[in-house]
Amino acid sequence: MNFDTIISGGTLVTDTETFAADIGITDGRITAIAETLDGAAQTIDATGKLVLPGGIDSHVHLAQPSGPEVVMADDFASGTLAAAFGGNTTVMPFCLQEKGKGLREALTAYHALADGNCHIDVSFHVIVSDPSAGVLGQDIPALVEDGYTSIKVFMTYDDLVLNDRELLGVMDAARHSGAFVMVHAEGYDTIRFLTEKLEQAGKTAPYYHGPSRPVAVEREATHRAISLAEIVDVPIMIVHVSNRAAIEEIERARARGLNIRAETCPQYLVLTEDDMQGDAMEGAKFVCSPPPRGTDDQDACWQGLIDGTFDVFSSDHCPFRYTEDGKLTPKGEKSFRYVPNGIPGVETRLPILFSEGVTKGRIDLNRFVALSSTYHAKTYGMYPQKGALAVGSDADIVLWDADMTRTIRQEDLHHGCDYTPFEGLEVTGWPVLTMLRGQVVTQGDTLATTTPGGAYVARARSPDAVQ
Ligand code: DUC
Ligand code: ZN
Ligand code: ZN
Repeated sequence: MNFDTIISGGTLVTDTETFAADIGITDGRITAIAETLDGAAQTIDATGKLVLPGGIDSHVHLAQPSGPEVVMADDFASGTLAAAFGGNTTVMPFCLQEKGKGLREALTAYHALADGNCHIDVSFHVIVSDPSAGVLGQDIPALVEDGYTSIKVFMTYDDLVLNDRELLGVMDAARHSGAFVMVHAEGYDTIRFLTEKLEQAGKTAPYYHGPSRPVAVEREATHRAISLAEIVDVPIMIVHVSNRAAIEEIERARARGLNIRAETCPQYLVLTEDDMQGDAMEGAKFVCSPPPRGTDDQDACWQGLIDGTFDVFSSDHCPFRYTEDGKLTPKGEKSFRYVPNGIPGVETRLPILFSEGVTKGRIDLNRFVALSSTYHAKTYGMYPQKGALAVGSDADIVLWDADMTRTIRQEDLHHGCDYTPFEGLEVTGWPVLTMLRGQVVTQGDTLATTTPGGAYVARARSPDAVQ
């Protein structure tokens, strides 16, 4: 036998090319790509299917502590299972530093939750909530050496917000160690001010989550984050960008020669502020930050995906059930400010981008692969191990049926959440087989493995980071 497995007869799509070929796989890696291959223990017929690098979702939250009495709906097992059914082979969850503790402790705790429980590969970003001298001077440089090469910082939330001095400190530590900084750009003080005003006016329903953090809140913070990065001279990633004004800030910065990367998410393409209207607490199902905007902002996000303003398209999967330990937390009935922020989406990210993007003619297949897989691997230091169909790469492969039409329904999904904000959305294009390092994980609606086979991926520095 020449190979363990051959995938035959499909159309291969990478971020730059589309061509008919067979793929040969040995010991979990791609060992041949040729017009025709034979001699394998197993052949998977991909006739009529697209053969893609497995999706990489570089922005998900799993088992993340989310405040008293609130439980995240997905642990590593359910979240990675859903991700696999959604055509992903790697996810990048966030590991949250507890204030007063070091980054190592946080990573040890997250590894204990993740290791052995993941259906696909994972790699962590670290959220720095307490940038002490030890974190900046010792933890960050040491962790980068150990393959934890990205950090997220927040400009809002009581428990997470860093002031400008602290943001500068983290960016400076990143500059000196080669870590790559991701920024949640919404302004804390303006949100608090607006929240108090809304509450005083009795506007406490989930719908007012949107008006408490309008576009100007995100635009201002985006501009400030970029300015701080410019002062330190360090590249950054602005995550979950939702609107035209923030995009314009990023474009202006790039025009000045700054290396500012950007991410957007499905909720900014197919949801709007009107979805938060709902009766009573129904709107809570759509509460995420930044909030969904209007149709002009959707258009701007599409333009950014088309023209390259956005490097990556992630789900920002952050699931809370529509129950008392989630979206319906009793305090949330009193004010939107207590409704946990975040929505599920790891399983639906790729079908939404494919259907709304490729099927509707906004982006081509290669851009789809770039935005959903390859650029995530490149940006976060995993390429070409991940995100590629190339000899030597991990055999992380998805077979995609470009013609399959499905309606997104909660009852068909595999996440731990009890609803999907994308309920009823019809999509054309669906993953029909997900393979992780040569092993079929999901086939159609069936889990093909008996034990979770995901592993932790240590990463190189991002090519964007200062080396
Ligand atoms: N930021 C995220 O990245 N995810 C969910 C909530 C948030 O504010
Ligand atoms: Zn965020
Ligand atoms: Zn997030």
